[in-house]
Amino acid sequence: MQLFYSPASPYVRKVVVTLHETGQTGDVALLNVSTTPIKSAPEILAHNPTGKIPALVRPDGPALYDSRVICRYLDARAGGKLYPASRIWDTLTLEATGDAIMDASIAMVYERRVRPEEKQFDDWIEAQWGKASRALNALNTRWMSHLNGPLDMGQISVACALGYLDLRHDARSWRTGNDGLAKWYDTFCECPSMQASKPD
Ligand SMILES: N[C@@H](CCC(=O)N[C@@H](CS)C(=O)NCC(=O)O)C(=O)O
Repeated sequence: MQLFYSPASPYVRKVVVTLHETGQTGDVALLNVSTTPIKSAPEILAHNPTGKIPALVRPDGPALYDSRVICRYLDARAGGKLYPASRIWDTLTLEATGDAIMDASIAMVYERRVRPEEKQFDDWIEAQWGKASRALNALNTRWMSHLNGPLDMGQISVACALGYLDLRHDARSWRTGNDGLAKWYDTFCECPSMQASKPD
């Protein structure tokens, strides 16, 4: 299989961590591509009409996107331990919370990088940070017992989102006021799958 990939993408990182956690790194070749909301990489468009990464090309069916679909597919292929039936709705909601932090954080980056300077909208950027910030608070106050439990896709998504905040939004100091979450993340980051997928 082939994965359209970029090392800085937190959505791609979810997939790479999943490959490590399920022992499938040898089954997927990584194809490094550069794609933006206003300039989709043509090689991705052949497989994913949205032009976004990650996209997984399989020999036995159409390409898969987005990260939630790919991670669930890879987990099912390996026996299904990262989406446990006994807590599936919590796991999916936690995954969605991590993804929502990524969505807001990446939108902020695109607003500065992709939109012409005279069209950039500071209030909109702050509103995106409001979404990320409320999600961080929810994680720190309501989700710590799940985060500290057995590994599932919820934790992987949250960890990849926090890694992206460190990479692109360090100045926002997300750890301030989120001590429990910060402590959990520092420990989680030490696992081999997170170390192996660290962006440069
Ligand atoms: N919901 C998607 C989001 C993927 C996404 O936005 N990826 C970014 C890279 S981090 C991208 O491809 N951006 C290009 C674009 O928006 O066209 C997922 O979970 O895979």
